[in-house]
Amino acid sequence: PQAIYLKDYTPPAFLIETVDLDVAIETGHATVTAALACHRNPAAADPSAALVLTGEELKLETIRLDGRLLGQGEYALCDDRLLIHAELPESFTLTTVSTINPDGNTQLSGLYRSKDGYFTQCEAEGFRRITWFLDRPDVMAKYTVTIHADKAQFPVLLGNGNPVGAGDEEGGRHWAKWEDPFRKPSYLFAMVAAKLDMLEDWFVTKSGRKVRCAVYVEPGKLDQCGHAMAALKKSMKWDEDVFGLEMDLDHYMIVAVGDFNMGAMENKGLNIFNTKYVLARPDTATDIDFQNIDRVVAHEYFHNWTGNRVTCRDWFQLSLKEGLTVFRDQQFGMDMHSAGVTRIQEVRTLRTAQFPEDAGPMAHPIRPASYAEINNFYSATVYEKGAEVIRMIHTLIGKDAFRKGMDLYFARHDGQAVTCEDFVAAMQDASGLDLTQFKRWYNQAGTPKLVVRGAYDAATKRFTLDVEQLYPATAYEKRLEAEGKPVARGAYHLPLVLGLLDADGRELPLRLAGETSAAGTQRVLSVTEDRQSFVFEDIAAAPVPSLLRGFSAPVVLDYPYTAAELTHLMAHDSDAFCRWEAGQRLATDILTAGIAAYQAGDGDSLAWIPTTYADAIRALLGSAFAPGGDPALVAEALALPSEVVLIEATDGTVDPDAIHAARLALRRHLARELKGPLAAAYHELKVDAPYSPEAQQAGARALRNACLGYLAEIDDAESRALVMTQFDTADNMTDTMAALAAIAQFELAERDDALARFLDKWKDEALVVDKWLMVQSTARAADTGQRVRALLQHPAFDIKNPNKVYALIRAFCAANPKHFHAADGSGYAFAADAILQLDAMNPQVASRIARAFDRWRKFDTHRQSLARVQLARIQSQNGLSRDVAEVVGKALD
Ligand code: DPP
Ligand code: ZN
Repeated sequence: PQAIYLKDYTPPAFLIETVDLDVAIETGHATVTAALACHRNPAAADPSAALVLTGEELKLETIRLDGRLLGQGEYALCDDRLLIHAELPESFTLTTVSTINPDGNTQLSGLYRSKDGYFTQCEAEGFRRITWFLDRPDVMAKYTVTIHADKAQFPVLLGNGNPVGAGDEEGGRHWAKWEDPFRKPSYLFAMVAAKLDMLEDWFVTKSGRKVRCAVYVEPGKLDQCGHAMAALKKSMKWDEDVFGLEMDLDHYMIVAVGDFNMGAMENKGLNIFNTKYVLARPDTATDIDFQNIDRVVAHEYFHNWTGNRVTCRDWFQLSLKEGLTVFRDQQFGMDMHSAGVTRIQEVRTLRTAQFPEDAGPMAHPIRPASYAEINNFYSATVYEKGAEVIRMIHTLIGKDAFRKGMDLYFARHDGQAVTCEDFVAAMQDASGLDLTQFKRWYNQAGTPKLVVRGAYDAATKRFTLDVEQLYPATAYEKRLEAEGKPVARGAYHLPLVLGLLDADGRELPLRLAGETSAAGTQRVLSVTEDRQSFVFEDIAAAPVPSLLRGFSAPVVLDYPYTAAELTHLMAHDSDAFCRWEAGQRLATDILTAGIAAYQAGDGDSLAWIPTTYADAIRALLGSAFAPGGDPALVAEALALPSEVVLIEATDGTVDPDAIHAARLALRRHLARELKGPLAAAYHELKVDAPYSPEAQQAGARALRNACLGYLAEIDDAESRALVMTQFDTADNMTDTMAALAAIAQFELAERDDALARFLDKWKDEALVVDKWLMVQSTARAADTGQRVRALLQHPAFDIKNPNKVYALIRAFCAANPKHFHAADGSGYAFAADAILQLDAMNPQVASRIARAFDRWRKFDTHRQSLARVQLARIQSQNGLSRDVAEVVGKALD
């Protein structure tokens, strides 16, 4: 597919002042009349450029210029473009009438049917599937929309902004008109015509504006909306308190829909959400689901300022709004839940999804210089690494300067469509810190490696840290180089936050060479050079450095810690992330030895597990019950690095079977060695209070279920009984799923019975059925591959529903490496079949599955040849979407 380049950006030739839409939903089609008040853009490069509108799967009925019907020869249709040949005055109104087919819209982009209604998704380029338009974010207009539909079938008609009129029409139909007072890009347009129930509440802003908050859901689900509503009101308050940002509309609506490609969408005043991020009840949703709802509701709400009031000039700038808004929802999460746990979970996400992306064929910087299909760039890099980049600015300039920078950004750019440079400039001007070098984070791909070495000199009482950055070119730079568009590379500017611990675990006062006195026990070092040294004075004895606190930069840290040093950090570091990280590092070192042992045929001897390891984990478990202990953090620490993280951490060829075997052996070893303390903790942590998803209870459940997971590994009558008892008696979905996940690992009659009972109970709750699918697609049981293939035919599965595809197919491909990378190639063939079938219906979803092949070159030559066959098979398909063609093309490059 053809790539487009950031450097080719030019301002639009025309601007649109107002958009008047009329959408009549009929049986089998919809008629869209769009009146666009246009004028020439004085900033256009070519003052005589033609007007070219874009449209996709639209049937053009008529076109008028200031009311005059245009005839043949006055316009031309060419692929997805509508060219106006007629002579154009400086300003004019262009009115098109088009017919669209929402019922046949399986891509779920534009206006589409889902069960009881019609919904829209316009980001990034869905508006052109509704009407002819200048469908680009730097064209900002004021919108009105009038919706007409059958009243009995679609009683609720919603648009952005404020309701300004409604009434009945002939034939049992009705209409409603909505007007959005704010200028916005087309990707923020939304409308809904559906049968929905509504939960209503009010929020009074700090300046006294009364905002009506409404959550709309499928009939019968009102008892699952309370948490989302509470999250919305908390978000509104938080953004006022932390950033001084107030809600600007009288209506804020969230509509939940079961068929949705992404998580949620921040359309102005009319968010549309995947049901997964709205619906929750203690018996249907887990603690993690509740937490995710908080985060996604907050994320979309925060977009109202970072995204909607100030938007992106072009799609290359996507991280301008996404990185910043993810950072904001992360900060919200840290304030609402445990800060340490939240940060650890984010780092895990980054390592699971973003590091592999940055090391694979789809590598790109947070602001790519080129892409073929923008939907492929709603990526972990743009979102998660984008948030890390914002976090680094926050760390480098400090919280207060960051707030000033945000204020300046809004003062300068409210109502505009801007670039990442504009954001960084506001931060630089507010803080006085030169961020020129820092901007390399926007242009360079890849995860830098930070090689740090420490040297202690007893004679001078100095501790020296030598820091080196490595940032070899990625697939991204190599491709641009080959295309004759090379990008410059250089050292990054990054914050290295650290402390030094003495032998008793105390934090040492820190004085850098050249300073007159020590300042605190934690410092933010500014790393800017390829090689740099930092010297600490007055250090009485060799310290243990606590590096990259809070994961202060998205890098791979290379420091030669000994096992004893890691155990010391696990026990004493004041930074929750570093304590967790030390444990992960220790486990990774042990597992690396284990993987080698399994490859050498000696894994089962367990000689690679140090005798002291179980004691360290015993101490860790005990720390949850000590004064000040945090069970949620201990639960995170008990989780061994996942197989996906271990694959990424492997230098050289990956052996997924050895990784799986070593990790499982280590889990079983810990379970046997710590059976007593695990069982005691399990009983101690039982929550007796009525269910609440708040952090303290959730933390106790998380640790208790981590203990259950270990105990289940013992796989004797006693542990099976424990798991079955929890499954049968749990009064909340968190505990039910923990038990079911343990049961699903084993090929036992109990497993099939438990799965059948679960489905029978929950078959009418789509989101719970998704859990049922996913617990099977991610199981390690030997028959998983066959079962997943059989589930494709199960009535509970529906390939047209993205959530079902993600639960069964994507989870299998992305989160079950042992089976996806099966040596017989069955996992690859399964994925390719699914991708081809999906691509004909929904390219965005197909493309997400295709990303499972990203890391195929990391495996042995036998697996590589199997993967290559499937990639080639996909690539040779006629009519392949641009989405999948880009992913597969880059994988094969
Ligand atoms: N802009 C959306 C979001 O990130 C993407 N669907 O919230
Ligand atoms: Zn977003």
